[in-house]
Amino acid sequence: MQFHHFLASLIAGSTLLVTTAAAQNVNFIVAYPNLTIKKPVWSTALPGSDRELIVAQGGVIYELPKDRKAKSAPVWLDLTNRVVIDKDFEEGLLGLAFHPKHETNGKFYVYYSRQGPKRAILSEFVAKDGKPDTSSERVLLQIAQPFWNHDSGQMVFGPDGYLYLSTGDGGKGNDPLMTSQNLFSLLGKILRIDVDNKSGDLAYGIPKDNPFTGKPGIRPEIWTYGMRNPWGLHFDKSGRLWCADVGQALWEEINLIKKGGNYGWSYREGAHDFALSKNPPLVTKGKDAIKLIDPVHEYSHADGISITGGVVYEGKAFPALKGSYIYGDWGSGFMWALKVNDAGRKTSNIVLRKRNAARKIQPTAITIRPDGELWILSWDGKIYELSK
Ligand SMILES: [Ca+2]
Ligand SMILES: [Ca+2]
Repeated sequence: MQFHHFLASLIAGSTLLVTTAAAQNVNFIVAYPNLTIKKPVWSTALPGSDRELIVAQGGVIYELPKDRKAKSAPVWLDLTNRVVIDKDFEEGLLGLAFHPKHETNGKFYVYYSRQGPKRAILSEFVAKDGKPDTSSERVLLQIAQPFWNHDSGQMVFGPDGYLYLSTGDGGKGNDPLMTSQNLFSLLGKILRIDVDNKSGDLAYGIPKDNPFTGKPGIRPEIWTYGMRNPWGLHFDKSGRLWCADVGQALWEEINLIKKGGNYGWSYREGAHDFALSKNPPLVTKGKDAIKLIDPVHEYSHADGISITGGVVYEGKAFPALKGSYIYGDWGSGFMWALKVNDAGRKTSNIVLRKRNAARKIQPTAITIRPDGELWILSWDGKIYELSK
């Protein structure tokens, strides 16, 4: 047993070395030297076309030019008359996802902030021949927002055809309303809904196999809970759901999501008890302790302040990175490649880019291009890519 353990760590160690050596040749370069898009937060391909869209937090979705020398990007959808930002930092247009059958039904989904009362809105729109119809809005869900931060709003369709939407704990600091562990609140969760059906009075359906469907006193939309401010939700090609969760003052974390799981906030920050937790320790200690799932990886605030989750790289240009989860930190500009095994345990985590020095990257999103390579969107409005 010991011997096998020793062998396993030797193998893991050598993998780490090989990968590190290979990955040191990765550089991050500006892909569009003349183009600046204010606060880009997401990019995605327009299904059924070779076109790509970039979401700007202020409320505009741009089409990414083909010309790498372009000085501006055409507007694809302008939602600035709907998106209302109180404090210009974490609110805004935060999510965009295309219906899995977009090519036939034209549907897509956005998540954005409004005020009076402060809330987050999940809406459906329809595009015809790749052109969005601004009058087609159907509001699916409105979530009251107690504070101006931690709105999350990451959206992806799963291989099951359902929409997964992450919400933050609502904001301020220390989870003051204790929303994340409250199963009657939609804050601090990953939700899973069926946009093609309607359950009761809801504008969407509740999948029958959601973990809390039919349980009194629990919102049936909930897929997981105990999230703080997820930033980066991604299904890899094996169907695993990754969720990076931004920490408060000490730890940033990456989770592999399991149905019905409790990811800890605000009992835990990363894989540590949260010192300012207002919750009684008896909930998390002793024989009736509730089961909290720790992240597969965390890093401390020595290396950053706000994680930007990414994607599992399956491109061709960087074979050493294949199968690695590429992510970064918004504050420090560090970029890493994380590998986990089939059991979901970390096998390596290598630095792709060190802390910001001369050129400052503040990653807001790491996205997959139609050719399988990556974009790294930066808060300063620049779009980066990997280079050898
Ligand atoms: Ca909020
Ligand atoms: Ca956690």
